[in-house]
Amino acid sequence: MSEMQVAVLGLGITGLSCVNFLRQEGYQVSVFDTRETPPGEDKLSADVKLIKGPLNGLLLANFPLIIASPGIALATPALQFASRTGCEVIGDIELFARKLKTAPYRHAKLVTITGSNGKSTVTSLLGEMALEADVNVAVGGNIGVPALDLLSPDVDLYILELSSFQLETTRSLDADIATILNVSEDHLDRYDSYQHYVQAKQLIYKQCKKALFNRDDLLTYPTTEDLPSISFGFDSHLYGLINDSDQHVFLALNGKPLLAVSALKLSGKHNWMNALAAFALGEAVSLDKDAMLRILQQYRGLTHRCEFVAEINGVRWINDSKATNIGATQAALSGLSDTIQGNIHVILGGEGKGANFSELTAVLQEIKGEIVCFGKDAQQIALCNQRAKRVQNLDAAVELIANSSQTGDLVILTPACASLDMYSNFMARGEHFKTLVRALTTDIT
Ligand code: UMA
Ligand code: ADP
Repeated sequence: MSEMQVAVLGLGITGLSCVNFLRQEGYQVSVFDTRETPPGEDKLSADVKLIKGPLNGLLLANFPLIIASPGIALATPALQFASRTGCEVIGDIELFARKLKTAPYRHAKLVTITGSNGKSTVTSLLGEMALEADVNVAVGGNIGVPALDLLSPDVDLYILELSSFQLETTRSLDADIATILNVSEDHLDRYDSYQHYVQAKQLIYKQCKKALFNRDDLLTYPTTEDLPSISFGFDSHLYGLINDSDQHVFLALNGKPLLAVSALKLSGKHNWMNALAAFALGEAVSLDKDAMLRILQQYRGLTHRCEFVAEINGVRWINDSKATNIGATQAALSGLSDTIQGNIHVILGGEGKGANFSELTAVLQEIKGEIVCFGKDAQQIALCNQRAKRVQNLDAAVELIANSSQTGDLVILTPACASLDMYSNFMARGEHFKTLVRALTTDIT
């Protein structure tokens, strides 16, 4: 087989972006997908070979280069076999990294962002800051637009959100600054241990000139030796927080105030950290400080992340459907607790991805309102709190809480689980929740 033959595994949006890129580069591409009807099939050019069904190691071993989509585990036996026979296995981000080192792309700066939670918020916030600062910016990666689709000679700054899956198949990035925002258990259905997940996250620091880490989270500290680093955290050092004499909290740099947290549109203390992280990353790539501060005061956050839905009879309803792991739910519940007068009611549940829910026990103990669980792992979650109630679905959860909440209360859907047991994705779950909540307004009038 010729050197120019490449196998692309997976025909989702990543696979399609790889096919388009590789064909432009002159490679002959064959695509493999385990599904009967892969999502990108109708967009695939007729002259590209598509092999559907279980991956065959012997067939794959014919290809000197294999590009694996992030949804395909490297531990897949056929892929392991091909790798052992000498095939090079990389991902779309590695293709991007190699291309970025060549003309006419190499002038551009690069910021890479990973973490268990807050990646999309920090990535999009930094993207808005760059736009406000009149920089030709391209934002993508795990947040949604495949990295290869961003490549353009006009781009001066790339901001990439990277998942642990993407980092596992990447080694040549040379980011101007890289960050791990925080680390908590996630994707334990894909990793054989938490340690392996943490190791995958650390790969981001092996491919950058400078690290930004979270002072309050040891697992984000760079283990790469001699890497210059800066940090953010809840104390007053470097990028941090300070109080004035009236106990107002400010985002600060080296103990000097940047902005009162009350000026942020984002809610929850975890978003103070996201704001500091975005500001620190922006300074590292020389974005205009005033432009960044303007955006911090305007940015309302992405949908499905602690998103305000409605206030009905004095009860505030919040959609945090993107809380697909325990860390995100803990952050939402502890971050919002100081902001309300009444009780918090919480809706949890879905596909737990192998997580250990006992870690929710402490934060659920503080909840004085209803704790309602639904979905595949409802029973397991309900074991964390004796007041927890199990219901069939989200409709029943909303109805139960609508009947028991009072003025001043807050209701939040923050599932700590993926949605795939009942929905196509977390967006569909969040939209369903919003529809149910808005229907409550109609019921009242
Ligand atoms: N799949 C198969 N057979 C195949 C190939 C894929 O069953 O042969 C399944 C995978 O197991 C997965 C789904 O198809 O369930 C999608 O996998 P994919 O690799 O084709 O995914 P893409 O559509 O290319 O989207 C990927 C990221 N998806 C994953 O990592 C699973 C998207 O992140 C990302 O936005 C996109 O590339 C662009 O970079 C999504 C995600 O859920 C939002 N990411 C995880 C997360 O944030 O927790 C890591
Ligand atoms: P990611 O892209 O890493 O999944 P998002 O910005 O989409 O992160 O937010 C996902 C979930 O994590 C949301 O429920 C959000 O409320 C929560 N979250 C956001 N930032 C943080 C943070 N810094 N620490 C913990 N949880 C967070």
